[in-house]
Amino acid sequence: MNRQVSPKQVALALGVSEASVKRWCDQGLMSPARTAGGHRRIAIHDVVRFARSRGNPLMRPDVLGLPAVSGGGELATSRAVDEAYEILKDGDETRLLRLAINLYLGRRTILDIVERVFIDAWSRIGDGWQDGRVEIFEERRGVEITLAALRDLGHILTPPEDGAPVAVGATFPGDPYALPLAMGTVVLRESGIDAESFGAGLPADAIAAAVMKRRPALLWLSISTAAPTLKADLAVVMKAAKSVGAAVALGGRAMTAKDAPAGATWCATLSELVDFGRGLAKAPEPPAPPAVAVERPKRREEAPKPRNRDRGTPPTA
Ligand code: B12
Repeated sequence: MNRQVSPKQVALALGVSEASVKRWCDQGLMSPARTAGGHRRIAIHDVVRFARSRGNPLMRPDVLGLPAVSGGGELATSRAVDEAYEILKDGDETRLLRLAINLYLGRRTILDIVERVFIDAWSRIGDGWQDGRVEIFEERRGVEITLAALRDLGHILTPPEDGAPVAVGATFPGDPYALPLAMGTVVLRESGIDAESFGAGLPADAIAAAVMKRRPALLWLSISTAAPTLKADLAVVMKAAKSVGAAVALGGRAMTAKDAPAGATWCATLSELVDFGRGLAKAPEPPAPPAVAVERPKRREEAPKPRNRDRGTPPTA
């Protein structure tokens, strides 16, 4: 999404005059596009970036299509976790996004919000499920609203620059855990990496095909459930990654450093993933890799007879 608004709308959102907004545009503090008629149009993420960098509150976030914020960006981490836990249990998507935007405008990074607030709140949900304080439906609904809030947060981030390194993420079949993927995607994007997730439960040959097509600088795999086929699946994707010169990062609760195959980097946390991605972004372009034959999944018309492709595990196991 690259939604744009007029200087008048920006002025309303920030509670300043339209003339100030136009002046900031002319000073290069905002980067408007121009309509065919020559009018300025400012991307939402540019307005949020500007407000955040100046510590300006958003007086009318609704004008930008964002939920009402309440200040409180300086909320202590422990209170933010308490609040996130309650919101997840209540299933209130708007409040979750509002909490995250508040914290973000209070100059927290998305990485910090995800790692220190969302993940801890989720850990509490897990404990609550275990001891019966959280119903299964509450947990599932919480997943849905977290995925939606993370997607919306992604929209207020400055998009990666042209030519930014591409990172792709997925989980293998039998691994329904979509939250680490969505969280990883948004924190990598925040660090300027053009990250995308192919979702949970993707067969290894489908991941390999995606790697061949997207030619990412980084393939990251979240392994929260170790299927018996893990070693073989990893071998398939490692081969594809090697053939396009992609680095491979592995992480997740079902993986340890010693399980990582040679050539892959194991990261314990999303911070480590971001650091690893940043390192790749700075590295000089690798020389074009030699062509290596990689087994690709047969296209439907190449198959001797129609078959059901394994489309992976649906996200709810
Ligand atoms: C949501 C959830 C589910 C959802 C997932 C839905 C979805 N679409 O994502 C569903 C309902 C499917 C589910 C199912 C089950 N779950 Co569950 N689940 C959770 C919960 C509450 C949150 C998990 C989560 O995504 N957290 C957010 C992620 C980001 O955090 P994380 O997993 O801790 O990851 C950290 C690192 O590993 C790292 N990381 C993760 N991936 C990657 C990847 C890379 C590349 C890198 C660098 C880092 C990295 O990032 C995080 C830290 O920075 C946890 C509780 C908890 N403590 O987390 C339980 C939990 C994991 N589940 C648990 C259980 C028991 C189950 C079930 C067996 C329940 C059942 N009887 O059916 C099934 C198993 C399903 C399966 N096939 O494996 C237990 C596991 C206990 C154990 N010791 O193994 C937990 C801990 C709950 C508990 N307290 O008992 N679950």
